[in-house]
Amino acid sequence: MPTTQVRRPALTPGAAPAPEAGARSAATTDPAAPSATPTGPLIRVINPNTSRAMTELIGACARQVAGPGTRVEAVSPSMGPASIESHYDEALAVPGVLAEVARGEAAGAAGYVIACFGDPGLDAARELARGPVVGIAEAAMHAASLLGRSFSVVTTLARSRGRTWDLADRYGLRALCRGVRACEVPVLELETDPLANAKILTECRAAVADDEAEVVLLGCAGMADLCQALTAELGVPVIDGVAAATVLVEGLIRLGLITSPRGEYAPPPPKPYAGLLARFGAPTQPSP
Ligand code: 5HY
Repeated sequence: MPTTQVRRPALTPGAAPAPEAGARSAATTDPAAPSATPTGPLIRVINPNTSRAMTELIGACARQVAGPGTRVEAVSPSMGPASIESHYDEALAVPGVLAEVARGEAAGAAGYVIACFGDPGLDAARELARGPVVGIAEAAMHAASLLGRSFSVVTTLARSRGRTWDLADRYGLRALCRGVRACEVPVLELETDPLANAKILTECRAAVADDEAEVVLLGCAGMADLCQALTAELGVPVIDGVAAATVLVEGLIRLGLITSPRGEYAPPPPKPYAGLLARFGAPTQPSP
C-alpha cells in the first residue's frame, strides 16, 4: 500500500523544491508544467519501492534536470516493499520494476531510470526494454569517475554498504571508491527524521575529510533533493543518481541509441511461469 509522509525541511534555502505529499496516483506528472504538453521522448522513472512521497520527490528531481520537451513520468509499483534496505527487499522489488517496464513498453517509453541505489532488476529490465535503462548507482558512479579520481558513497543503513561495494565492482569503479558510509537513517525516516539532514551532512563531511573523496555520492533516491545544497556546503561535487541517470538516459535517447537486442540483453525466451508469477511468463504482455 503506497505510504504518504510528512516532508522533512529542506537542507538550506534554495534547495530543490519539496513536492506536495499526498493525494496523487502512483504515477506523477508535472502540474506546474506550461500548458503546451511536452511531446518529446517519455522517460519512465521507476521508484522500486512503494513510497508515494519518495516517488514524487524522485519525479520532481528528475524533471528539474530533464530537457525541454522531455516527458518524465515517475512511477512506483503497486506491489513490493515500502522501502528497500536488504537483499530480501531488493529481490522482492524486482517483479514490480519489471511490471513497470512492461507497462512502459506498452506506453511507448523511450527510456528508463531505476531509482533505487541497489539498481534492482537492471539487467532483467534491459532484456525487456527497447530503449536505454540506467540505474542510479551506475549513473552516479560513472558520473563521479568523470569529475574526480575518487568518490565516496553516503548511504542509509550500514547493511546496504556491501551491496554498494558489489556495484562498484560490477561497474569497474571499485578502485575509485574510497568509502561507503552509512548515516543510519532508515529510508522511510529520511522524510520524517528532523535530524536526517544533519546525519547525512556529518557523513558527507567525513567522506571528504577522512576518506579524502573528491566526489560524494548520495546512496539513496530519497536524498535526491539534497545534492545542490550539499555541494554548496562541502565545496566538492555531490551527485544525486536520479538526476545523473535521467540526463544519461536522455542523452542516449538523443543519440538514437537503444539497448542492444543481441546477446545478453536479447528479449527473454517466453516460457510458462507458475503461481504468483504466472503473468510474467510472456514478458511482452504486461498485466492489466
Ligand atoms: C533507495 N532503498 O535508493 C535504496 C537506498 C538503500 O528504497 N531506495 C530504497 O538504502 O539501499
